[in-house]
Amino acid sequence: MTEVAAKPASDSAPATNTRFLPHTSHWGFFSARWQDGELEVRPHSDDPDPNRIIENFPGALRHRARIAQPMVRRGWLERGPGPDVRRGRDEFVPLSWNAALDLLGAELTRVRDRHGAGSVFGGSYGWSSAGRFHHAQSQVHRFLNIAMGGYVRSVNTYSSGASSVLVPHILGDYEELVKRNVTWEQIAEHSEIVVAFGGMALKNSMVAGGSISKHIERGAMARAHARGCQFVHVSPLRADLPEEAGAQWISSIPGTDTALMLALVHTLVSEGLHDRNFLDRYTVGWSIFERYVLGETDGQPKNAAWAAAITGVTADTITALARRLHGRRALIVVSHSLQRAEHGEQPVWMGAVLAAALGQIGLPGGGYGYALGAIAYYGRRNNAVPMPTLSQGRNPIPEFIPVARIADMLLNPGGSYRYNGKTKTYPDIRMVYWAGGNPFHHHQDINRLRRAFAQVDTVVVHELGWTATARHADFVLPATMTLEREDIGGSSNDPLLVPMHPVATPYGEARDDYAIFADLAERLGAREAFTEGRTVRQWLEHLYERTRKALAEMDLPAPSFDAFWAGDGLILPQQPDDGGQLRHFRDNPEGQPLPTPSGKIEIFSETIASFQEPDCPGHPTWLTPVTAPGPSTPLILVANQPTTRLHSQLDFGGHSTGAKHRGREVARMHPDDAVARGIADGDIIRLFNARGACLAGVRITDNIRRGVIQLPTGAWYDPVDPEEEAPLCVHGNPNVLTRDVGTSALAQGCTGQLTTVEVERFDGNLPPIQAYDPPVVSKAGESEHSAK
Ligand code: PGD
Repeated sequence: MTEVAAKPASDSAPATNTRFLPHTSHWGFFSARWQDGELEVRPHSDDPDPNRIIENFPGALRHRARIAQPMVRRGWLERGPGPDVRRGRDEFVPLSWNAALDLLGAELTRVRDRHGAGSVFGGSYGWSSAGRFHHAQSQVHRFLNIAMGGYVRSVNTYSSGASSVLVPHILGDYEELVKRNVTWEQIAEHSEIVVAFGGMALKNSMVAGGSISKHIERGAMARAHARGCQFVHVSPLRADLPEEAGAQWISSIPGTDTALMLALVHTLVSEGLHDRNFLDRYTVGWSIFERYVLGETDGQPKNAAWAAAITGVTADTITALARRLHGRRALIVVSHSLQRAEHGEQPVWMGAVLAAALGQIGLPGGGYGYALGAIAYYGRRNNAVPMPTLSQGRNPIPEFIPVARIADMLLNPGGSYRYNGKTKTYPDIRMVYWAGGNPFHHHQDINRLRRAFAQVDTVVVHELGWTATARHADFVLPATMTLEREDIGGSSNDPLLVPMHPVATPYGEARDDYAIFADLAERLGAREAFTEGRTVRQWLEHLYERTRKALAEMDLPAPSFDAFWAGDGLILPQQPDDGGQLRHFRDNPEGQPLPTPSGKIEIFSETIASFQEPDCPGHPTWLTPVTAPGPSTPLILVANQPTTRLHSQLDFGGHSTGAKHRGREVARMHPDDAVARGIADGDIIRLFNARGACLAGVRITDNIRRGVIQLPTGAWYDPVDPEEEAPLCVHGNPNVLTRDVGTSALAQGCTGQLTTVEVERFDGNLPPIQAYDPPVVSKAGESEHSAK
């Protein structure tokens, strides 16, 4: 990769270090320096396949989308806390830090004293930035625990909301399954056939929460392919597996993988190719499931002809694949994306059953690699020493929501819902506090989310840029970008621990989340408890000590903090590639049972069956999709992860904006669908359904299945007329179109990946993109609270 240089957008950009200093990000380790007033970023010299997302940094650092000073929404200043539909439509008033923090401190005190800490939603979901100390979610949780007496939290993630609830019932520990299982090393060496349902897209596996020093996935697939391993790629999008895998592409209808896997098992059973010994010894519930597959319980055999009509894959292709899987070291991969949809639990469960029917679970390079390729730290070895980690304190508030139920919670205080076998009640939330996330990017049905955010008394957001979430807040507190502060970077599946040096001074009056919380804690009488009397540098030394001590105890080189800080990164020891719980279980099923109710792989789960949820029965089942194409919305929209940025982060950076078309996000559609609508490559199109509409540029390609359109997430929501109930997003945020429902009553996970839409060419006057322009700001002096 070439080095990137970009002129800072403002004269105030500092030209400090002229020597490359180490830093890291979710998209990889890099070094940065200033040269002739320009910031240069350079990836790790040992990284075989760097992620170009780091190229967003230079242009983003001093971009006008950054927030320069604390702001309070005019309506909140004038009328005080309370529900307000003007959130997201209002002007802002700049305040001094002291004035803003005094106001916010008083509001936090009011909410705590009048309504209790259980009225504060501090779930604050989001990826924020790499760095073990400045991790915004850890900071906000620590602050709310220590200074407010707790908060209503969120559980699970938008990434894996369905699988993380399902897996403990059927396979055991979720973290073990995804982080200590089949590795890329094993694939390169042992796998003979890999079937990737939903693919293993490099754009996803090139990102890791925390840091990553080497991107190895492309090379591992190329090595496996060169050795003779066959890759089979089941997805509506060809780009979901890299060319290096040399894969057979089976283009299937989105959301139908469970039916395809059922038919594979049906073929195996009908032809006597399933591994009865494995099923008898290591699983429970096969006989119940087998009756379902053969159609003995519902009269419908789940054979290849049945699946062909559902999946759009020919029956011959299905039976041929089942036969190829038999007798080979076979690995079944199911991507996170398949479970980010209605009934998302089913393909995850069915993938495990298919791997079990093949008798491959627990073998090197074989079995079930759930979510392999979804993120860079899956399929790797774990570190053998603990990472520096900031304590979040104790949260005494028991209430929580599954993370993607936020709008439901705000719209239905006291309402009930089902989750993991229990009936739960939504709390009554008065204050929402967010740092390091962008719900107006990540949540489904943004127009509904706007109504939900209008319900509460006060919304507080720490942000580095004017995201739609910041625009929907009452208090907007400008946070530093990672490049502007020092930290320690690393993740528990990457051996490189990185001293992260600051390479720029803070933008405007931006402050570290830690500094903001320390000053707020002071106003709540908890400064000492929050800071423990430490400066940032002292915290870094303190957190590093845990890792250093563990290294010393293993008789390994354990440099002092000063030596670590002066270096380019410390290589940590890693655990052996031992296959984790599934290998141990295979080797010794009685001595090392799985942590499931039966100690075995649960093909039928008594526990889940006892919940009696129609949308998640006791074994994997084909459930007719609720959201299916129809006359008014005939196309299936795949709203997947973007390639040129992480989620919505630094959408205003050069690498991200460079990939847009006439300033809009780019959708992809099949030539036949385009011709039928009079759409040509490079047109601007309008995507719409009953929930909303957005504009996008369009590329026409046969690398996508007919009847499917793809638009990635992450373009900042940009409503042309914010006063409207469901305004047109002129920039291309697909979450104005997605449906805000849970995967099922079991997990209530995010279903943002798939929805249905119609599309037309947009011939009107093209509205300008305003997503990156700061909102209207009242002039100083117009408010009694204005900055002095
Ligand atoms: P990001 O854009 O990463 O998205 O949702 P998430 O909210 O994590 O948001 C992080 C925000 O933190 C950014 O706005 C960034 O500027 C800010 N930030 C970065 N560093 C700091 C810092 O140090 N301090 C503060 N205060 N702020 C900081 C991601 C979520 O989206 C996820 S994980 C998934 S998997 C989902 N995927 C889909 C999907 O597949 N399809 C749809 N339709 N929707 C999805 N949404 C989900």
